[in-house]
Amino acid sequence: MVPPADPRRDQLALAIQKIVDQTPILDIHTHLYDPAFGPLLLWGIDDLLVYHYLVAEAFRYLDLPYDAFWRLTKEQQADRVWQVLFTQRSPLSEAARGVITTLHRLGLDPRQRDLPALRRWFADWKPEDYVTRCLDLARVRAVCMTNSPFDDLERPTWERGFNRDPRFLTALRIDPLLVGWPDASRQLATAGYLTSSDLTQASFDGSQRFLHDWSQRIGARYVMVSLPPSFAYPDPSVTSQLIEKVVLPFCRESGLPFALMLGVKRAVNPALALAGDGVGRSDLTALQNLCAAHPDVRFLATVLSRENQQELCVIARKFRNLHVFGCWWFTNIPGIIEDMTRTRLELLGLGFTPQHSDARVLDQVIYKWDHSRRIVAKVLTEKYLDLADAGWWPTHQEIQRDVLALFGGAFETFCGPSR
Ligand code: HDL
Ligand code: ZN
Repeated sequence: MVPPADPRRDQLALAIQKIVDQTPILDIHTHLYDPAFGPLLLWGIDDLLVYHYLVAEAFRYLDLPYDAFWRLTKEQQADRVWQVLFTQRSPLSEAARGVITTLHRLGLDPRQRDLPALRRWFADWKPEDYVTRCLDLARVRAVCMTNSPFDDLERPTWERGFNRDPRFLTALRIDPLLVGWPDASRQLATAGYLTSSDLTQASFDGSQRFLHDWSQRIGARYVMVSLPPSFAYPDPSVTSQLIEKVVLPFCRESGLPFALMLGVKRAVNPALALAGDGVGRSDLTALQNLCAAHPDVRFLATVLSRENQQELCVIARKFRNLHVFGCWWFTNIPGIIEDMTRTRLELLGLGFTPQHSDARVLDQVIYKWDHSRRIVAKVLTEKYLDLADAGWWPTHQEIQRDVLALFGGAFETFCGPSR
């Protein structure tokens, strides 16, 4: 049925677009770093171009052995990515278009095709000023970092202590503990938390103390892990035992949510390094069992396979201790973002967080949020117009309330007050 011609529909669409464009965002999962971490905070044209998404795409055209590429300097790598993805062909992929959006929003003309000139422009910025420039352009009020006590480059800055930039929140990332127990348990033993790698109650208690000490040190908003499609719970696996005996008791005691990112196949092509991970369809029964067995623990979840998305929403409908978030990684492309956001709105209403940037390079927040705001606005307009056609015209205040919830408010309400 064609909706009636009504000028109020166009006015409503414009109001939604403006509200979505202008509402500040809490970006709940990134790989960015507080400027205090120095070189760990990646930014500028060369880091943008050697982003592992673009490296994977560039390798499809480069007549270069993997190790020959990795031996190049960052600038030389960026030159080759620019050549094969931007100069020799149109940058139509999401990650390539993202570079163009970012440069354009920064006021630069990418069609100059002049990398040296672009490098000179970036070289004039001080990191702390550029942080403000990028977050303001993206209208991002704060980001959650991905903080790992197992990262030898990151840990010393936490141990030394530093003045925090309040725009950089923290998340305790524990993949090594849950999927690399042999090495992680040796690190915990060296740090005095364990006396052996045996899966004994003493080891579980020591690991819980480790989580407690580090979540306190960094002021973590949540605990996070990424797990393969094969993850099962309950299960005799070491991962599942550690979740049962260490992570869940810690989350219960601390009140911190447990964030699960499911469906990543690590290193399907190891020669691609960070770019070498793949995707697999998960058995979400594991997540369903976790939510059902532990109603007093809050779970955040995002899944990597497109095929899992509707099922994830249904599980969230069954368990109010589950908050769905983001279009993660290989789902972070316009066609899938639109489909996922529509399904989530139609199954969950406003009780989810449609997007996180997963930015690894500071400047990426500009394009990742520009691109996603546009899609969220499109789907929201469709749904509010459906509502209006049913006789319920939302006020601008109601739309602003709803968008604030989608852009971080619902997450903050779900997580409860920061501890
Ligand atoms: O495990 C994760 O947090 C993923 O987001 C990986 O870091 C991945 O490399 C990535 O950056 N995806 O966007
Ligand atoms: Zn990530």
